[in-house]
Amino acid sequence: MHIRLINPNTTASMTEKIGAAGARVAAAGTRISATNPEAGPVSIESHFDEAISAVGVLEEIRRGDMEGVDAYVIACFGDPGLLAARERTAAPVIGIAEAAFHLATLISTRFSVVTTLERTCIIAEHLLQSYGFAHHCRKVRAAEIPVLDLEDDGACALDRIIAECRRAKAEDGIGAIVLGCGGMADLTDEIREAVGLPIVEGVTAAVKLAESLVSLRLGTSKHGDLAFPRPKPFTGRFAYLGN
Ligand code: 2AL
Repeated sequence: MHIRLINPNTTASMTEKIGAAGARVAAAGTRISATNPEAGPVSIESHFDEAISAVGVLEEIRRGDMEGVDAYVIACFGDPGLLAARERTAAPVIGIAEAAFHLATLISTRFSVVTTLERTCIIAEHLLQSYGFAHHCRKVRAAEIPVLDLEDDGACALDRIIAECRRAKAEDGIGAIVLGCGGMADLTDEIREAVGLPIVEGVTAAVKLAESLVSLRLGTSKHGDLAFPRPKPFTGRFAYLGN
């Protein structure tokens, strides 16, 4: 099976890291490929960044379907464009936030999220509400790291994430921590060792869920609201998205 990891931001080094993290946990026989949109924000850390990146995600879904991809992972913690992506393809599409929340509830009764910047906490909080996980989550915390600092070895990102995870462990009454950024996909082992709690990371969680869905022959339902969008022309620079 072919699982396509879509990094919704346009930073190629992060896309590579996400692909490598997915490949490390994939089963023998699973092909992992990682892409990012051609255009859009280099990192996603606001509602505005998210809105623009969602168009790029949908373009990548369109491209993947032409290539025969079996399942998609949207590898940004705001799950940008998730429901729209599900409308546009019959393949399963999994967001890394929803994947991590699901797995965290299977191994703990309460978890906290440790994400990047304080201003992005609201994005995770909205997702927890809309997915129905809010009462499983004690707190959404920020390590105050801009997303691209995760690409910079000198930025002490790992130390700050570990410090925030330790505060979560001490203060939140939790059994597990969810990492709140696709750019943290390579840090899971070090954080787990340093903090001593199960650490749920969304890219790897989503790859294993995507494998499960494909092997169970479960695709996105085309009955009801996730049916393909009604055919209609799109105008201007989005004309290629219509039919
Ligand atoms: C993210 C993420 O996963 N990728 C990105 O560019 N921004 N999420 C976040 N909370 O900052």
